[in-house]
Amino acid sequence: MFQAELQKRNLPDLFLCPDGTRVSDRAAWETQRAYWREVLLENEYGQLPPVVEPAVTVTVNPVTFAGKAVWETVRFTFSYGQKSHTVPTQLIYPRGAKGAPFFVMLNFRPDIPDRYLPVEEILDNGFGILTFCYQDVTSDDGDFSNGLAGVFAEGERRENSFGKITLWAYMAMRCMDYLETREEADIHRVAVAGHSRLGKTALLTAALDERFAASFSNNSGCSGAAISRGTCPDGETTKVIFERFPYWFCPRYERYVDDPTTLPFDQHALLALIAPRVVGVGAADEDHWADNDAQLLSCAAASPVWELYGKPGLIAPDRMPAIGDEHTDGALGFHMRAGSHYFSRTDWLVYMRTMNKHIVK
Ligand code: GTR
Repeated sequence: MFQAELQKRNLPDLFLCPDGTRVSDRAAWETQRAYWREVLLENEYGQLPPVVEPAVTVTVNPVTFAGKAVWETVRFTFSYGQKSHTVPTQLIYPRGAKGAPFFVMLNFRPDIPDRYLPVEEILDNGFGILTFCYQDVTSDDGDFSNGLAGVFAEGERRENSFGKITLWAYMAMRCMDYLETREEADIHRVAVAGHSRLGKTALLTAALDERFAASFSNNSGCSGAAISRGTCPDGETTKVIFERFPYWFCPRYERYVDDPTTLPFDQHALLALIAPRVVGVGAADEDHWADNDAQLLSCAAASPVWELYGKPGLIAPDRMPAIGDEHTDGALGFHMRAGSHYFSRTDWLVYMRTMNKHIVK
């Protein structure tokens, strides 16, 4: 079924090189990988700002989580040219942790805990967390003068200038830089996670930064995990997402959005950039807007890249998703729970099980 559905959608061939040859081994894929990275940055998300080392201040918060954990507020101040901006983050880890696996979690709110972030349960499973509120990086609107958008503003936006998703991903990468300085974290076992627009961001983060061992993309849908060709009737299309949220993307995306068959990529390329590392694509049964079939098909289409590395990618029955699916035996995982569009505790449990199966062991 996957192959028949994918054939109808006629996605760009991940292995077809610009010079007409085909990728047949890992070395050739590394070159092709760099090609897809540029294609996505130039045409969809926009290029990253330069890496700036922020000044960091740390405040330890009062004892929380029944004394089981340490919670620090870590502020990153980015200075570039005449401008600077401070982003607060929250670092929480099991007391006494050394070399613990970690989640970098992009969230909608700064709250600890938060309805999308069951902090105590994550800690009890042995993970640390570094999280920030995305709007503390830059606002979720078309204003490119505030936060890191303002710090890195280049005057008039160009065709390939960063959209907001790229800036949120940039901050997640700086979180990884910081974790490299902390003995509480094992930098080889860090995952990035987010929901919806921040699930799109979690995929882009790991696609661009190979230090992340895993990416968990919850209900990310259009311009995230879901392929854009052949969106289901009640699913979000590239046209609609660009009409509502043009600032999430680079201006050049507009050229293609009315007709996704003109896109020089599809979203399976975003997943493929993360291979052979671990990916978890989370779907929710009632979340038709995120197009669950298109998210699973995207996994099926990207899976051969994992196989090139001699690792199983997607291991799933050859049918469309059903409630209760949890296909995490391969490194490219997919699950679908009951209910609507949100980051549930059930999703977290799947992602932690996936980490334990493939990374923590
Ligand atoms: C919706 C948008 C989706 C998704 C969602 C969210 O309005 O259409 O692509 O990103 O927002 O972030 O909650």
